[in-house]
Amino acid sequence: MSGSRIILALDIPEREKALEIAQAVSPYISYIKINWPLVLGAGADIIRDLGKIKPVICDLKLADIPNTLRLIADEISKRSPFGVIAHAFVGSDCLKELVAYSSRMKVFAVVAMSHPGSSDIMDSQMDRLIDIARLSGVYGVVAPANKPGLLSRVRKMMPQTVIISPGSGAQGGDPLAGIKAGADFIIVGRSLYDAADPREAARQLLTVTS
Ligand code: OMP
Repeated sequence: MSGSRIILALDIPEREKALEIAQAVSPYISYIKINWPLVLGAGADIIRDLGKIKPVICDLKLADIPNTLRLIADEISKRSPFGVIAHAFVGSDCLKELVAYSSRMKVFAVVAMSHPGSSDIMDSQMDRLIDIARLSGVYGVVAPANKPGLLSRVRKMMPQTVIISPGSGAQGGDPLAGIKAGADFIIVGRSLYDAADPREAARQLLTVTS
């Protein structure tokens, strides 16, 4: 259904189950985000297979030197995903290289995270990470829906940038509060794919977040 603000985080390692859930919830979501569990469990070609259902964002949380990022981007691009997620903390030379080299993929940079340990370093450095993301010309950023104070600051500092936000549902955040704080899309994993009826859970989440 167009207009959905939901990104399904498909963090399950089994290929067939992943495809089945993606298909079931597809009317209610806009993107599928995949992470290492599924890439390692099913192989990188799952990116292409899921892409036939919904555009795929590869959440590999890339954090490396420019040359390695180029090599990784090459391998991912072959499977035609919509986007890729990288860490902003590696610095603008790395992110700029990834953005320049990934012309067919949108780059999202992580500027704050949803888990408590993000406050050890990342949360206090968020403004600098936002500067790095901005300077690098990324398409979007990742910021936590369960920390609405941080999220609204990201929105204020980046009024035009797409913000995708994990941390609601299983991590305790409220999806609607995340949207009100500035998220364009909320990233939701366990409360959809672990639900007794993922399709119905996605339908209800769409109703709440529309
Ligand atoms: P659930 O907690 O099951 O809804 O899944 C959240 C998804 O978002 C997982 O794929 C996480 O890896 C991812 N994520 C976070 O939970 N917190 C972050 O700060 C960043 C991400 C991410 O980059 O997507």
